Amino acid sequence: MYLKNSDNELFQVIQKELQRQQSHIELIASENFVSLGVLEADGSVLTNKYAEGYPGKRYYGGCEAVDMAEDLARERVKQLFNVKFANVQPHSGSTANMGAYRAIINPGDKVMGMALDQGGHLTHGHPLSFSGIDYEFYPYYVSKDEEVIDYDDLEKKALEIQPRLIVAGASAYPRILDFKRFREICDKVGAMLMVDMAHIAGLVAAKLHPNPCDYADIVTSTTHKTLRGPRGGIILTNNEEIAKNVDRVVFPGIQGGPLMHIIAAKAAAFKEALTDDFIEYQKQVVKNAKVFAEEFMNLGYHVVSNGTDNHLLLLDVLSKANMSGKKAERLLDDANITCNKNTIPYDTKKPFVTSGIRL
Ligand code: DSN
Repeated sequence: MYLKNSDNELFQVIQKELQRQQSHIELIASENFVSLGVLEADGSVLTNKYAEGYPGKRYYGGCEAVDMAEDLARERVKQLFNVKFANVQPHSGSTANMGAYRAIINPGDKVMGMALDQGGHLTHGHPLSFSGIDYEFYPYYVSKDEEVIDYDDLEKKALEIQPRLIVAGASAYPRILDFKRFREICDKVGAMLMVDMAHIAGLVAAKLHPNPCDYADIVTSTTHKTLRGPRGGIILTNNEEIAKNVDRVVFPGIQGGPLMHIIAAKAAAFKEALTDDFIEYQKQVVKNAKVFAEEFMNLGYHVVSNGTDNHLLLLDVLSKANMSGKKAERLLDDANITCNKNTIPYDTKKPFVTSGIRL
């Protein structure tokens, strides 16, 4: 309650957001509510510390405690995803993806990523993103009938394009990602495999989704979605050479001083994710999403791919309710339900209007 007296104007803004979070039902699939432990680490005095470098090799003195925090984060995340190497410094998922690309490919290389209007992410090749500027991206798609990734078509395209890298992972894809199939396609065309598991990391941690670390050359994630940690990114790999590149590319390549309070909060979240409670929570998330999808289908809505295997569903509001995603988002907001409009596969409307919402 310090701000209340020292800067009431800002205090009121934070109260307003707290009130919104407490009075609205949050259905944005990429958001979560952290524990008080994560919040405490996130708002701790570690924010005062500069610590360029890595534990034991810093450019500043006084890093004994923050070294311990980063070691805890690294050890815990390695245990969580059963992987050999981890970099916990990326400030965000986008930075993690930039680090991953720079660690394994060169500017101008050909990369395949899921089409952005079908569930892919900005950093998987959007022309205005560094990814689309630095690399030559080619999209792959979901099938028109089943609305799941068309792996045969992906293989065919990969054989033609001969990409250096295939990126698996999405921000609006409700089905299990077949990492084994991705790996087989990569091996067939001599490409590397990168998985951006940002959306599903919590499910992977709870073993409710296959673990990409068993298949991919490199794995990135955010820590704030299903994983329920602070806003931030991570990069994981089982390959020692790639791990060395990642460490060099993240610092000094892309970032300066790591956010040590966020790294401590990541450590707190990883510890929580290692508990049985977290597994139960993730099971419940998947169960809820399934029931949610089924109930919408009972009401006659088209749910993309006819359901969900994970934490999210995509609802086509245009075909049943003759309403754009933009309007549905606004109407739900009026009813204290927060979600986001989202394109659905082969959407006829623009990304700012859309035919669907993501829940
Ligand atoms: N903005 C995130 C999402 O909503 O899925 C992806 O980074």
